[in-house]
Amino acid sequence: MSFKSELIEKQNSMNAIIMDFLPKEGTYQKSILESMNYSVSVGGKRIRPILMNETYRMFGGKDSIVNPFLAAIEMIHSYSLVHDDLPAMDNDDFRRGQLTTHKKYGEALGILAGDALLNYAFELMSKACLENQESILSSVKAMHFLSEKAGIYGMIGGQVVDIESENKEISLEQLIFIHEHKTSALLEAAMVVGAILAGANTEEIEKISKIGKKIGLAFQIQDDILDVTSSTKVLGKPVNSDEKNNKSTYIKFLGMDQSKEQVEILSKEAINELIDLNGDSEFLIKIIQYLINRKK
Ligand code: GRG
Repeated sequence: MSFKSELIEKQNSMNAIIMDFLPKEGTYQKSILESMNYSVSVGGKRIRPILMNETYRMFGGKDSIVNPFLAAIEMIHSYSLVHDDLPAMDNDDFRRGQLTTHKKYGEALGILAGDALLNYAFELMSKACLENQESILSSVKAMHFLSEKAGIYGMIGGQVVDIESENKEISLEQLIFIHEHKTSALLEAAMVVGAILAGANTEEIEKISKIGKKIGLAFQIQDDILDVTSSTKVLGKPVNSDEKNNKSTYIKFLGMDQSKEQVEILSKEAINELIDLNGDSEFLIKIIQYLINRKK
């Protein structure tokens, strides 16, 4: 099977799991369910759940205890995008070629849909902990790791520094802090949660964490590269739009060639370290290659 078909198959299977876990019961609060569903279901590469599931399988995970965590990480990712698009942050009207949640449902529901997705992710994970008494310790450890990487010591921390450094001179060190927290943290968490749930040992978890960080950083540098090289217009709005120009990027610091070189170095290191772990990392390696060669 070609990589593309394999990827689509895996994306479809992640979509089915995510849809299955989205809340469906409601009475007067139906609009929040609808806006949550909209935020999650309009497109998205599903990279984080795929990375989690592949890492889980690589360490011998076989059953479905990972499923609520797969849905939860995509809900956390979706909430971050919904909030990032709000007028108080990036003020974007479109994402993935569709109206952003606040443009479709209004600002109040945009805020609430993001809140609800974040909260629901933790409802799902804590329910999974309660329901799987045999694996309760690893499930709680996984939930703890993910909450740390989504919070002030992870994605939210990175987003705050990013916002506060707009239109300011920052150092390369600060830029790396932003990237490692805003983007890498959740990608790293995806892999580490997969490893923890599958019962990987401390040394293996440590190695996966390092690999996840590298993949995350390479992913963000590639995102910066695409912002510059992409001239695509999404519904009339250039992708490398003006508001992106007041942000520091790797390209501004290192230039295009060196940035591309960094992506190559980081991903090669991540691939070699994965091979050293001696599990079935074939698809994970293909995913890394896809991420660094992606065009959007
Ligand atoms: C609001 C707490 C909070 C955080 C926002 C994710 C984020 C942090 C901001 C979005 C802006 C951005 C470009 C972040 C870098 C990470 C990134 C490239 C996100 C997009 O991830 P993909 O490519 O998105 O996996 P899809 O659409 O495929 O799901």
